[in-house]
Amino acid sequence: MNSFQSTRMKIIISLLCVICFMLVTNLCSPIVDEDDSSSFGSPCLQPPMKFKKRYFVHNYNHLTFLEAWRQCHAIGHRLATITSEEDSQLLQETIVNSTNTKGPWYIGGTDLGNEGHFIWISTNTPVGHKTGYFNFSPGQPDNAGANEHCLEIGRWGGVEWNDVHCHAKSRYICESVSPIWS
Ligand SMILES: [Ca+2]
Repeated sequence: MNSFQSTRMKIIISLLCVICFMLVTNLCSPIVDEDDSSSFGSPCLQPPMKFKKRYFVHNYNHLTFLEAWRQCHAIGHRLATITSEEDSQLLQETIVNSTNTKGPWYIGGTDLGNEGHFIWISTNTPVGHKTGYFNFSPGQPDNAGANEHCLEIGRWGGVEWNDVHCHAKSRYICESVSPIWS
């Protein structure tokens, strides 16, 4: 191969690299986490259209809010989020089928550090974000004693929410969220 052929070959290879790069960057867009999932690895994967949520009722450990948050993570789950009526129905069904149907149980909402502005600690999103879904019991949240900053469900039956102080030892509910690829 003479120098002319060598130069031409380098130019062709360079052009092919540029074309490949353009194809890849056009076909693959970065996946930005929404509310329900973490990264899905390769940026070439198309983001899932749906997610399947499962709740896990923990009736045998009584933990503080942050202990419950840690414990959910320790088993690969996260403290429960509730962002729709469908979630509430699923939660009710899960509780009915659990070993104990009387609450209360911690879920993952808190307004620690910003009174009155609840977030889901598991996804770092405001409660009601996008969906506008809230399910507080009547008269709640009342921040009783100016010291109630964590959310629970089931204090008076059902799955409505109440704010409670975060150091109470309580049962808790974890969740898992799996992508449904379509
Ligand atoms: Ca309360």
